[in-house]
Amino acid sequence: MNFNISEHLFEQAVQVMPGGVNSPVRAYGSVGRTPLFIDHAKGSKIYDVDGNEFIDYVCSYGPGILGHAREEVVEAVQKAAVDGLTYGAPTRKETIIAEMIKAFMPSMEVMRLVSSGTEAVMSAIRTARGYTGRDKIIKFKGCYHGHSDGLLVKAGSAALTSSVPDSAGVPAGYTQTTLVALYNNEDSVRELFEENKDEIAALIVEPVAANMGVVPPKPGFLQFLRDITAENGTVLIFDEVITGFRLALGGAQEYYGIQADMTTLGKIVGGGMPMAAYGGRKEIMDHVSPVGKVYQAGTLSGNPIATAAGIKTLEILQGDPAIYERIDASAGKIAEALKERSTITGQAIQVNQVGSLLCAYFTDQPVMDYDGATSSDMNAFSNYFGYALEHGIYLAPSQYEAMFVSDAHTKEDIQKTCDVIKGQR
Ligand code: HOZ
Repeated sequence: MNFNISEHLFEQAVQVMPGGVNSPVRAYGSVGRTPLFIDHAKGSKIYDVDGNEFIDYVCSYGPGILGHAREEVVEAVQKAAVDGLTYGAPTRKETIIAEMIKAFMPSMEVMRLVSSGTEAVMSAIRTARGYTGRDKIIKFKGCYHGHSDGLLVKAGSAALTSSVPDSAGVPAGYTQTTLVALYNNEDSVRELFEENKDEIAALIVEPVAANMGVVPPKPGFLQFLRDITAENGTVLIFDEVITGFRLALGGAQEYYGIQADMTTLGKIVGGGMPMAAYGGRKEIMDHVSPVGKVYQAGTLSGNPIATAAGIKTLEILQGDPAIYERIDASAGKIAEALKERSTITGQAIQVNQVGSLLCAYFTDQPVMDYDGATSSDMNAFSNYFGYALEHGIYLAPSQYEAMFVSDAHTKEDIQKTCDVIKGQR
């Protein structure tokens, strides 16, 4: 496999973009390579500019649950584009998708459409503060909620890979109200509530932590969060940017049977176009302008092309609920292959899988939190990543991103992937 054209394009890109990329994880820094430049993608496959074909498990970090360029979604986008790309005015499609989201996730009684997960989370936190009249929030170490100032504290995703969870450029005052608890550790949450009685506006959590690899909640952990936030008048925010429509149509809330007060969505909701949403109980969302005094706005919010792609994607998911059984089963096969790789090679590998999300950690201890995730051997990950790439398997270039399985992954794709993982190809 050669990557000559990608390397050439990267040399050009670094002249005009920091690190040659528009999002740090794409830079391949943590795996000691330069990024592949993508030419096109279709179904389960992604093709780079050198003509190499890969089975794609990045799926654009989550949106691609149906695979790339699914015909019906592309058609919906093309049809919408003919009618104009953006109006900055309400459309029927915004209400249609909001009603669909509400039907799947009843806790989102009222919502706003925005353009990115970062924007959704930033706005949800502001709304929770406006609603409660409190300033402090709790987040979890290793959970990533986008790159707004107050949330870049002990964050996951690329902030973790580059070892700068606290970003430069964020004034200290911006994060003073952000309290950090330990994922899957009830005592750490209890302590923060005790020390900050009646001061905590919101607790935000990824119900499945998917930005420090994939870390499932321990049994009872989410219910504990539900209970302690209710007892303290704190808004429970589930960041379902990754888990929404991925674990089930109703996201982690349906999967685990727990309702949040507010929810943030991104990725799948836009069907591959830039769209996200935040929402929750009406009494909370009634604080958002123009009904209430919490300001939030956006020229491209509810964009007609994005809503068209989102509606079509949700319709397909709704029309074929067995999708979830299929993608979960495919992920299960890959998880088994990773365990077999560990047996075959003698290398310590822990595999975490929740539905169609999975992650391999190169450590001999089960991974249930940030410390566990960061104990993974980075050299081992880097070698595994390079090996997979050279054998046609496209993984995220970071230990801390999930592997996403889509409905476009065929039996043959999964078999090939398992064979490569087990070293049988
Ligand atoms: N936002 C994603 C978090 N898993 C990763 C993609 C990116 O940062 O570019």
